[in-house]
Amino acid sequence: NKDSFSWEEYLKETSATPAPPACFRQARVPPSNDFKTGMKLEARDPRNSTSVCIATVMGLTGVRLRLRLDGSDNSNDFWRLVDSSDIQPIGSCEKNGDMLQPPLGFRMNASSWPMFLLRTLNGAEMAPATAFKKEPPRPPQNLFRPGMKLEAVDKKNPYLICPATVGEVKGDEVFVMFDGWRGAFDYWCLYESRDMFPVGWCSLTTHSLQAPGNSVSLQKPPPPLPASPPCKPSRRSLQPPHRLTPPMPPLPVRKGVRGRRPKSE
Ligand code: MLY
Repeated sequence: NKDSFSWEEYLKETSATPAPPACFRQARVPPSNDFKTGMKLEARDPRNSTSVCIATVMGLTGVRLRLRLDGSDNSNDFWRLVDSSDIQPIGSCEKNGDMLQPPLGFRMNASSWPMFLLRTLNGAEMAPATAFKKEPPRPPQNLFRPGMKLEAVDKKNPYLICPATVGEVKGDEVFVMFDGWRGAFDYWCLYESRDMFPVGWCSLTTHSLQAPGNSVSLQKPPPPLPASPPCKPSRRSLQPPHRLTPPMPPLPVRKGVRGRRPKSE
């Protein structure tokens, strides 16, 4: 039961500690979500980061927006925080002397773009400037350490936020391991990634939080050896948790549809 996941119990069960809020590029007090479904805005095209496109808010989930680029198909929706620097009010692009671009994979002939743009903006409800919140500054350094717990976006299913553990830290990068998924969804990212949140973020922002997968340990790790000096992250700490259930066969890999899969699974 997804709704019954409790960090409090889980942290006890795993004898783990949450990554401190100072680790994250997130507001200490999450912003409000003042957008509404149907509103239009400008968004950086996730598949072509040099272009700014028109997007429509397809839904709200906590402090995130589900966005669809106008003129794109319905299978490339993406999610952005209301304080993401990837989104801005309509008119910002022009103010900066730039031009709005058709999305990558524009479903019409490129020559129909100017007319499409006029039509899509005509009578549209534009998200007010006040709904866009300032992006928090990046923490001055990578403060993550192996073993710290957090909530992280599953990049293969980006509508999902899941309990995760820092597996490794290397320079400015962090290895995010999804609890109970045997490595299938893990990834490296910069410490300043907007896809990582402190424990409790989902609950605070009323975003759903997935339960850990089923290969997770409910067992405590062995106690530390007596009188062991503080040590570097060992190989051991990089291993997945012990499991109560027998190992599962590998997850099916869907070739060629990654990132183009619609909503739920
Ligand atoms: N059933 C889907 C989604 C898995 C989600 C895993 N996350 C929560 C780490 C699949 O197996 O692809």
